[in-house]
Amino acid sequence: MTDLSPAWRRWRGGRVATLADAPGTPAYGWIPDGEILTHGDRIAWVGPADEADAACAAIVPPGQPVDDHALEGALVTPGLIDAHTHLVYAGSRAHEFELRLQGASYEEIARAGGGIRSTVAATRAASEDALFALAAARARQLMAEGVTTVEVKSGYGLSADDEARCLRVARRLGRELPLTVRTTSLAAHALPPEYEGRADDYIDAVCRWLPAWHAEGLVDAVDAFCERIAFSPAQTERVFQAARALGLPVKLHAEQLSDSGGAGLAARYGALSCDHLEHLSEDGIAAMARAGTVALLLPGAYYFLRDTTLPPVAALRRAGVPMAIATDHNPGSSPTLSLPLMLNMACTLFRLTPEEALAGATRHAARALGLHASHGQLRAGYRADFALWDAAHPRELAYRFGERLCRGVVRAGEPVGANAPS
Ligand code: DI6
Ligand code: FE
Repeated sequence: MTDLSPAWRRWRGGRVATLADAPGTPAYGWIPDGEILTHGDRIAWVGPADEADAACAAIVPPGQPVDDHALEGALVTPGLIDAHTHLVYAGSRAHEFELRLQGASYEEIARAGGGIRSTVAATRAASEDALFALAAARARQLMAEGVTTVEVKSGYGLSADDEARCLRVARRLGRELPLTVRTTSLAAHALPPEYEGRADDYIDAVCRWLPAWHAEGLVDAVDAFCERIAFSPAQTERVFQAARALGLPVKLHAEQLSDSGGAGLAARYGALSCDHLEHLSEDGIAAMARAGTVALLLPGAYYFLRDTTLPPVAALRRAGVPMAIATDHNPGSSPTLSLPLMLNMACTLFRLTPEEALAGATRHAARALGLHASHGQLRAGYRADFALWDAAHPRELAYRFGERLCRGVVRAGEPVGANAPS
């Protein structure tokens, strides 16, 4: 007979950075010689190795087998959480990179019908299986660099059917890969060509389509691109009202290229996060602080678009707004699949500390997805998602760049990846 009770496992000999926000936790939640006890997909205990025997004796019921796993001195952190990606699309925009190097701006290319619209055309032309294969390959790259949870946005379909296809592909990633996937509808990403000159009609359509996507179980959150090249605050607000009517949380691409007041609006709707924020105002910061909205910073897009306006990191820090870091993987403004590289850029470009950067890709990233009570920290009761690194101390994850330090991940208590411990 198969034993269906979850396995107990002791993960021994790690240098553990819990990133826990429990009172009294040292920087990084650092436990230089640590051990983790897991029960199925949950963490049962984390602590110093010399307290582990007593903890296991107290927690594991007598007679239950406990498997030993050697971590062999690996640095152990919570599995990384990439809380902002556009993973589902077809086509490449490398030619736009060349155009930009000849002097064209991102906005000029978008206004000339390139940009997001060119990816929409390629995405509509691809089969659902082809979109899945492309997205799965991208997800595997993220996972090879320590990611165990990813947010995936739609936004390159821009019709009822094409958006649904992209969201189905995102859901399938979560079923077929050892990865937790949260889906976000970003139908209000750009105006599709068939609605040229009729942005309000398109927003009406998005509000009509949303209930059907939601009824099919495709949507965990709703996002919009509030920007002068995309949608106005008034149009964004209508999308938020449609989301609220369905009980769905919202988030927003806000103040990336200009200050349109999107962050304040999103905060009024209790947004999980406001993302980009290079042009965020003092009022926007105050509104986010009041609402508990996460500032999701995207250094890859800042770097790749050669932006020169920095997000107001010092003011966000002073206001106590949690800061998260993500790849913003997309073909136009951030074609990266390395979240550790974003940690480095968050420090070098945005002046976060290495600890803030790592918290931004774990604990605060979990908050940006509404998963702060279960993901992003190594502590009892949380998901047994952790990443194993060839590094002596967690500060090295932001310090070393362009090097693949990840040995593998443990996801929901199960080792994943070529170099994962057996
Ligand atoms: N902001 C971004 O950085 C991406 N979308 C958005 O609203 C860029 C999308 C693209 O250029 O394809
Ligand atoms: Fe984005």
